[in-house]
Amino acid sequence: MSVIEVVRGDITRLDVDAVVNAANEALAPGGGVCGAIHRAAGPELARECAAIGHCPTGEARITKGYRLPARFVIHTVGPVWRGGDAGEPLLLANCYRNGLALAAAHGVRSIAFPAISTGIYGYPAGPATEIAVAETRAFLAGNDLVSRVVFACFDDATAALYRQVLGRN
Ligand code: AR6
Repeated sequence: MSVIEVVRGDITRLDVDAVVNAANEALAPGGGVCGAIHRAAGPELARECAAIGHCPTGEARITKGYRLPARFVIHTVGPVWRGGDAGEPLLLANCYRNGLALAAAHGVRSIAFPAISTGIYGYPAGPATEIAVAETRAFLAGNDLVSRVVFACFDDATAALYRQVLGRN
């Protein structure tokens, strides 16, 4: 039996096996949650990312967590919102699906996701949250290795939205 939790706060502080990074295709330290994860993990993280080099949108890559409490960082690249007709929903769903599959393959039992694509990449929060919750539930229904998924919400509005979507379905 696995649990889904909503936590309001900074994902870099969470005591989980893996945190997910809302990365860019170059796996470069950027702004937003990506910048926060790189700052907290230290410069070794950017070095390992540079050695990987590239991650296509919707895919995921794993690195160590370095100075984070989390043992791993799973980097996934969300779609840039272009109005919704450019395959964004499928690409965002792939981020959750591929991130969870990579986690399970590395023995991760607890994992925290930020609200991928909903900041700098401009994906509307409501539809993005529906996808995050639906994909996570679908994955957990077919997997008993990952036992705890945390949705790390940076502000109250995001946390309220996740609670609403989780409670309704
Ligand atoms: N903990 C949890 N959530 C956070 C944190 C944090 N410390 N900081 C921000 N958020 P964004 P994107 C929330 O912009 O839209 C980067 O430069 C934020 O409020 O970080 O996927 C990358 O390198 C929002 O709800 O990611 C890419 O170039 C959510 O995290 C690009 O931005 C995602 O916002 C990716 O853009």
